[in-house]
Amino acid sequence: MNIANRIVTLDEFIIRKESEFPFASGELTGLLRDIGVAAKIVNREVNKAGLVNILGVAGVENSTGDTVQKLDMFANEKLIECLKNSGECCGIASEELEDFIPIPAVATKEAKYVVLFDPLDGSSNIDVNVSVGTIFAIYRRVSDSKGDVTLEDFLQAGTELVAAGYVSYGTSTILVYTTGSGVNGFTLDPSIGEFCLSHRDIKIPARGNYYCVNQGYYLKFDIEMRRYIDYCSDLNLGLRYIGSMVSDIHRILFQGGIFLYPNTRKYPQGKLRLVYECNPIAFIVEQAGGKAIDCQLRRILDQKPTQLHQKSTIAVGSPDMVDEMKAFVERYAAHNLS
Ligand code: P6P
Repeated sequence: MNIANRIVTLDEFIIRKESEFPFASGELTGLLRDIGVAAKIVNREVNKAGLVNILGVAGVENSTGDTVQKLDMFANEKLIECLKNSGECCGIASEELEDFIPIPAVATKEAKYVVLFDPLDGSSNIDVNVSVGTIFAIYRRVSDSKGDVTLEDFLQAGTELVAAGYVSYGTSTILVYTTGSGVNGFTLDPSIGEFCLSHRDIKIPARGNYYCVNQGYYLKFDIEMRRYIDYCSDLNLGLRYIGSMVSDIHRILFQGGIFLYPNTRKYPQGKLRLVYECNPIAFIVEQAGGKAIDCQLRRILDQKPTQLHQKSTIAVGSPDMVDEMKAFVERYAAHNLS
């Protein structure tokens, strides 16, 4: 068999890459593998959600006022369960949990990592069979390892990320992650129940033919964002918007483009959450050669979070397109200040 074509599973790849990781000690390897297990379990339910009574809303709202879907709750529980068993995670924060939760030590192991996640991003699409995703971010704890985790462990800037990734439950189920040495994608092969390396060293195109924004909010964006969207239209760019960030970002990673979620009257700080949506996505896209800024033109990963569920505006994607958007907004603002 041609060695270049043989199957490389996620587990094998992580272990092989671990030797390249400056803090290689096996814990991160175990953590990533446990997230992979949780993704397989969530995938199984997402794929049969229509067959069992797991569609629809759970009749509650989450910490940020979003209606919680039953599958959100399921995914949240499975991720927590897998991370608890790993023994490598000392704390968890989730879009579905008001506050972070400390994870009791397994045996005498002093776990080093905290994990933040959006268990099922885009879940309002579940009932209409549109792709959804899981987004995760991994930090090394900064508080005293002798005690429980504290809020400061979860409020680290994106530049401190140790690893980040997403799982896209779409026409196929793909796990994409980075530990800061490039981005790789693994497609779940249901026949063997393994995530197999399918997209090695992903590099985002410098530009693409699509822009990605909820055009329905156009009149609610600040004038400079409206003018930039007009400019995208003038360039004959196509509009693609799935309403599931993971799916939109996954397309942009491979085809190029720019994803925008600016501030609106309804979301004056933006809608997407900084610590478990914008930061991990920004880390992945930057590692693939792209850029991620907020609509105040500041690099997403440099922002120091002050609240667990704080929101951020975001413009993320192909480097040339993000640079162009930044220059356009600066020029427009300067013109209007003069
Ligand atoms: P809107 C899904 O609810 C989500 O958090 C992201 O996945 C998605 O990009 C965005 O919100 C969609 O928001 O306001 O356009 O429906």
